[in-house]
Amino acid sequence: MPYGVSYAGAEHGYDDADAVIAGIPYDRTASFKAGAREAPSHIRRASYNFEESHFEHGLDQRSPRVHDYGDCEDRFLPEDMFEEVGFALGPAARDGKFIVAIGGEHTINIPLMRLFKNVSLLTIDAHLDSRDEYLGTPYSHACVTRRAAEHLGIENVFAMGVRSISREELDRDDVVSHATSFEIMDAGVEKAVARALDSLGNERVHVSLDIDGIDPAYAPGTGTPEPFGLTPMDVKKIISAVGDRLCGFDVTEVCPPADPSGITSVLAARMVNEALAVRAKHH
Ligand SMILES: [Mn+2]
Repeated sequence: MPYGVSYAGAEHGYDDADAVIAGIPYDRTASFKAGAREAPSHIRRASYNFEESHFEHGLDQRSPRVHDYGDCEDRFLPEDMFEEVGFALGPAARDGKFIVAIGGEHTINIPLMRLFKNVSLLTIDAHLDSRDEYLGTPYSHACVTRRAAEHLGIENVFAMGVRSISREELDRDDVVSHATSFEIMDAGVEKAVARALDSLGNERVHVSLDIDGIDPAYAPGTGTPEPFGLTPMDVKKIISAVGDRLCGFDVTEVCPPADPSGITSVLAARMVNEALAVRAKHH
């Protein structure tokens, strides 16, 4: 496919692919700054920025055989977006392929998790996102870990890099397990991710990267930036630590209108490459 249309190196048909990428250009519940619907095309373009060899993994960009589905249709209602995600990635989930979703806002993780019964969810996010509902909808990006906890069991959900939690999320018996960015800075990311992986019940782990989990100095182009975040290297170490348990990855909340230099899309593409490389390394 021509430059910029499909993800770099994603030149396989569905049948012989190990991994399937889909863009989900959805930002209808954005609470602060919309624009994440533009992210899939920006992140695909940014994917051409990188060397094809990932020397530190001893791998080539083409080592995992990747199919790019393209983008889901941009729908207005969350329920319609859920259906689109089912069309795009349901077959890949059933066929046991590695799934990569490029948002869109974090809400896209809700239908992704519904494609599975027995996975764990590890989010990297400035926000705990564990409200029962927000601004009148249970399908807000502020409710992602709560919906996952209902579907997967709360013992299968863990959030890392959190530094923004509402009182209502902490004043309850079923607080979603998390490691704050402050804990990660003090104790080191290796310790924190080991605690996360110990606590997650299901063996297979889907990593959901809300780009605002990373400090806004590195990832300024996002809808709800929050200081005191993780470094890109912290996130690289987290993905690497998940290792052979990694079964899927999504990156969300990149907001191109808030990212004039394009650096946030570049970072998001690099993290997709990292997830693909870790997957390829273990399969
Ligand atoms: Mn967030």
